[in-house]
Order: sequence, then C-alpha cells, then structure tokens
Amino acid sequence: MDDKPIDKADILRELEELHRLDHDYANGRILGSMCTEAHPFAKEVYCKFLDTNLGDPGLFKGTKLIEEKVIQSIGEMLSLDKAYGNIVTGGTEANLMAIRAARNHARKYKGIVDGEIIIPDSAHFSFKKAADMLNLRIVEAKLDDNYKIDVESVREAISDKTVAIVAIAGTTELGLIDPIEDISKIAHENNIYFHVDAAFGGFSIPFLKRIGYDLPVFDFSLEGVCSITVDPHKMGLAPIPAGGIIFRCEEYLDVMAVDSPYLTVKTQSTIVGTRLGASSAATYAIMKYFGKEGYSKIAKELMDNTAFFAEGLKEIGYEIVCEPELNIVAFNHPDMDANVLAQKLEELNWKVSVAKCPVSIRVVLMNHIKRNHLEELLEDLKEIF
Ligand code: 0PR
Repeated sequence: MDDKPIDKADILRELEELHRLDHDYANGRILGSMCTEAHPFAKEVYCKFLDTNLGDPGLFKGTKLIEEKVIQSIGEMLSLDKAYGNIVTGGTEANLMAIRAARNHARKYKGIVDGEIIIPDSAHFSFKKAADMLNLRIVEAKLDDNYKIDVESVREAISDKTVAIVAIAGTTELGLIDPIEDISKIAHENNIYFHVDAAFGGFSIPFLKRIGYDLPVFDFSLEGVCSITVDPHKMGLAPIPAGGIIFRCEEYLDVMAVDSPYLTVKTQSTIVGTRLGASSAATYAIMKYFGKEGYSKIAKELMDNTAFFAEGLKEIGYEIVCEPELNIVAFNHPDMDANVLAQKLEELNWKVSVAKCPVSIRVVLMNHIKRNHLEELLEDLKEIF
C-alpha cells in the first residue's frame, strides 16, 4: 500500500488498464462460459443493495424477506409449494450445502459416520471439493452410451454408507439431463438423500417445457428429490455471485445449523457468514422483470441458436458428440485432435473450451453469442476443415 492517498482519476486509470486485459462477453468470442453479461436492470438493483448483509438478517429484515420471496419463486418454478434454502455464491456453494445437509441428516438419523456419495462421472468438480471438505468418499456411477448416468450402476453403488445420490440436469460438458425420475425412485425406495444439480439447466428446462419442448422431469414433482441447485448467475441472467440451493424441507437446514449467539438470529445454516443481500435483490428483480414469458423467450432463442450451430457444423462435416438437449454443442473434426482444433480456433481469437468426456470442443450457447457470431465461427471452422 502507498503511504499517501492517490487521486481517484489515477486509480481508475490503472484499474481500467488492467480491466482491458479481461475478455468481454459482448464480442461473442467467449464460447465456453456458463455465465454471461448480467441484465442491466439486475446490475442496477445489485448496486442499491451492496451494503446489505444477510449474515445478520435481523438487521436487514427487508432483504431477508426478499431472499425468502426469491427462494419461494424458484421453488415454485421447480414444482415445490413451500421452499427452503438460500441464495449463495454459486453452484459450488449450493452443492456443498446440499451434500452437507445429506451428510448431517444421515449422521443424525442413520448413525452413518464414514459416509459415501454416489455421483456420475459427468458431475461438476464442486462435488470433489464437497467430498474432501466433508470427509466423504466418492463412489462414481458409470455413464451409459449416451453420456448419462447409468441407472443400474447407481443401484449397484448403494451401500449402507451411502449418504447421498447426485444426478445432473444440464451437465457441465454436454448439457445433458440425467434420467432423474429413475434415480429418484431408487433413492426413495432406499431412503437415501437425492440431490439434483440443475445449476445450469434450472433456469431453462422449466421454461422450455412450458413452451412445448419434450424434456424429462427433473424437479420436486419427483418425491425422491430432496434438494436442487439452480444458479441465477448462469441462465438466470443475474450478476455474479448468485447460486441457488432449494431444499424440500426445513429439516435439511436444521441439521446444518450452528449456534450464532451474538447475532440477531440464534443459528446459521449457510457456509458463508457475512453474505451478500445484493444477489438476492438482483435475482428477485430480474425474475420479476422477465417473468415466465421472458425466460421462455430467451431459452427458445438460445435453443434456436443451438440448432442453427449444430446443423451448420454437420453441413461442413464436423461430428456432433450428441444431439443437444440444452444449449451446449460438443463436436469434433473427423480426423483432427480436439486440442489441435482448439489451438487453431484460439489463434483466430475464439475463447474455446475442450471437454474431457468425450474429448471434444464444447460451445455453450449463452446469451452473448448472437447469430452473427455463430456465422463467423462457422466460417472459420469451414476454413479450418
Ligand atoms: N454444477 C454445474 C452443473 C456446473 O456446470 C457448475 C459450473 C457448477 C455446479 C459450479 O458452479 P459455480 O462455478 O457457480 O460455483 N459450471 C461452469 C464450469 O465449471 C462454470 C463456468 C462459468 C466456467 C463460466 C467457466 C466460465 O467462464 O465449467
């Protein structure tokens, strides 16, 4: 730190220079991100609530009510009449809370001490962090030929130490929806906690279904589902950080509660103590602003772009890994290694992401990637071909 105060203009100049090194969503070159530019209205609301702290909700009663309302709205979107949960920093924290709830519940009611969680090979790496922090062993369920969790392998993986089963609605690499109804049945029959990670798909599947897309059921209408991660800062167009964790019952929050004696509320179940109210307020505002109609329109546009891009790739001769269920396309050149192709695209100034299972180029068709960007990308891919 400098000894003397520095002029605001000088500080801003330095920061702007550094900020110029960042990539900008607006030029449509970021192909592998699940985040996008937040809606301006959400950013405006976010700034108004910057000083609110939901770590001490007795001091910020209004903002706490906003969090409760937004959790309730997300719950309704996921077929749950009365929802419990929090707006957190993202999918990682949401998944961590879900697994912590499952572990504590199993410890309290089943006496399980050295627990295990069953997760598919396609699960986001946040579950590895959760297992590490919570001292749980990961048992990986296999994927079937379509890269979805293999239902039989989940059944086989269950043991008397299983504290949770996880399935994904919108996998990170391919955007696929696991057979959640089947897994829900297995979890329910075996009285095991079932968590659905819909960090990516949660803000699109309900709206696509609403306008007639034939997508599988993934939400609380399935009685085995205990919690769902759904991130406003991905398909919800809310500013970062905004993750959502929704629980079916309050008990799952209670088993995580620790005493917080000197605060305005006497227990706390979230991982983070001092935490943003701005994320809840911005999410609340943007959900009201779009409504089901607005989100359906966005989801449809993105699916149209997905279909346009996938068709364009096939016409050139690229191979699609799987038919997209949500707005992610993964593809390969018939004879070129995906990393080599990625390198060529990087040289043309595309910010590419390479999936590992299977190795392929993966494009997440977020709101910042417009038709003209896709046309340019297809042109470049044609040149490379
Ligand atoms: N669950 C799923 C299914 C996810 O895809 C992700 C993140 C998470 C949980 C964790 O969410 P947070 O990152 O909010 O904690 N998926 C993307 C990924 O890791 C996140 C991302 C976003 C990556 C923007 C890059 C990027 O530029 O690939």
